[in-house]
Amino acid sequence: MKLYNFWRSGTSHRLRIALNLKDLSAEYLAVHLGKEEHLKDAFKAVNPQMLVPALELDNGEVLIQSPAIIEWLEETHPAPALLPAGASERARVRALAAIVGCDIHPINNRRILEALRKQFNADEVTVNAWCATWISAGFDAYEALLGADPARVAFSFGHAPTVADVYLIPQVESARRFKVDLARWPLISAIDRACSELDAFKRAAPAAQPDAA
Ligand SMILES: N[C@@H](CCC(=O)N[C@@H](CS)C(=O)NCC(=O)O)C(=O)O
Repeated sequence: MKLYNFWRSGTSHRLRIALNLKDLSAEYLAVHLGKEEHLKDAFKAVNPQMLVPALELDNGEVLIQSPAIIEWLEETHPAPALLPAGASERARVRALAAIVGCDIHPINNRRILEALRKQFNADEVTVNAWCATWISAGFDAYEALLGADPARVAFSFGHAPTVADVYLIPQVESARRFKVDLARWPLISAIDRACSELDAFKRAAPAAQPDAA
């Protein structure tokens, strides 16, 4: 498999964590977002949406959209499971993931921030404030849900990492980048510490990637 990704991209980071947790390897193909390589024809031919990540399978098929790719990984490589067994529990884990994947990340994405800078003359203080607003709204809800789960142990759900942690940790990394003080969310911070001890998360970290600047 070939993984088109970028070291600092949160959605790429998600996919690297999921691949590592499933003990799968993929050739690392860097697409430099800062140099806008994702907007060039070569990458447009891989993903017409011009967003990373994309996963090219050994048969040449290309999968796009990190939620779809993570679901594909779960279906084709079920062990270790990244979703719990019961339908309600799966819905809870998917809801946590969706807080990040649907309601935080998309409005803090590079192209949104570029529009704020170029069309609305936002400076970096304003951009950071924008990101902090939506990260905080999502993390407040995530933290409240964690606090309401008496069965939770070290991770977002249960005893082992799930899809929720796969989404959460890259968003925590992004919060740090936008100078958001994580002290406001002690449960999220504890999960971040627990995940940072695991090899799958260490190897997926942005700073550990070959294209890290
Ligand atoms: N929903 C897509 C979003 C992918 C996405 O937004 N990727 C970002 C990097 S985290 C990207 O390629 N951004 C390029 C840009 O905004 O110009 C997914 O989850 O795969």
